[in-house]
Amino acid sequence: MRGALIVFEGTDRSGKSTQTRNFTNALQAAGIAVAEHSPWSFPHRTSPVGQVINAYLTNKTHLHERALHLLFSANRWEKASQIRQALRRGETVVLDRYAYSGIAYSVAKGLPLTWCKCADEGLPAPDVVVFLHLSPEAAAKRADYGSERYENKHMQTAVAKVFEQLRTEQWLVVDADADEATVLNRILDSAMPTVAKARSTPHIASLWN
Ligand code: NYM
Ligand code: MG
Repeated sequence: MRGALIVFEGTDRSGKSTQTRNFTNALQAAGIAVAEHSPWSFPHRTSPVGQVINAYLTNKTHLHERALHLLFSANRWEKASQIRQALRRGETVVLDRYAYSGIAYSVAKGLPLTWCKCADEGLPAPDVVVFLHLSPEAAAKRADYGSERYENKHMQTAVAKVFEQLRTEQWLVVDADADEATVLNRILDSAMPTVAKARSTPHIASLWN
């Protein structure tokens, strides 16, 4: 019986870090096995690749846009086997951003969609994508907004558009402007059945199927 792969996506300051943490705690409280140190975040900033990404995001270095895209993808590949292993052990893995962010931010900067998708082809596919929807205006009012690259209205609006393009009927779209508990309950209502369903579906699918 495998665990479920649950990915949270959204623009900056949409509450992904808070909600992935609350969600992980709620799963554990319900007796569901969760991978150690969950939620796992991308970019994972402490690996060698992640350190280069972090230097870029904090304006300490410049990178070619295609090189940056491949580094974000490499940063996920570094973790791919750990994700599969945890799922096979029956642990649910909660991710704060994944390949959808990789595509959304790169396409928003003008890179071709098909080229962007290639780098992540073959990564473990999520059982559900939880999309926290927040308007750029509401995001701009949240704490610390604007401290990193991309945290401006122009970029966030462009990123939101690409997310909309990537969205399928399997995504759970949640209004992230609601209060913290309401957002969590909405996610739990839909994600609990996903965890149950993963248990009876041994196969772990791959992107982009
Ligand atoms: N980001 C994140 C990308 O541009 N591509 C990716 O593949 C991923 C995973 O990194 N503004 C961007 C989105 C964010 C920034 O992420 C840092 P976070 O979740 O804000 O720490
Ligand atoms: Mg951010």
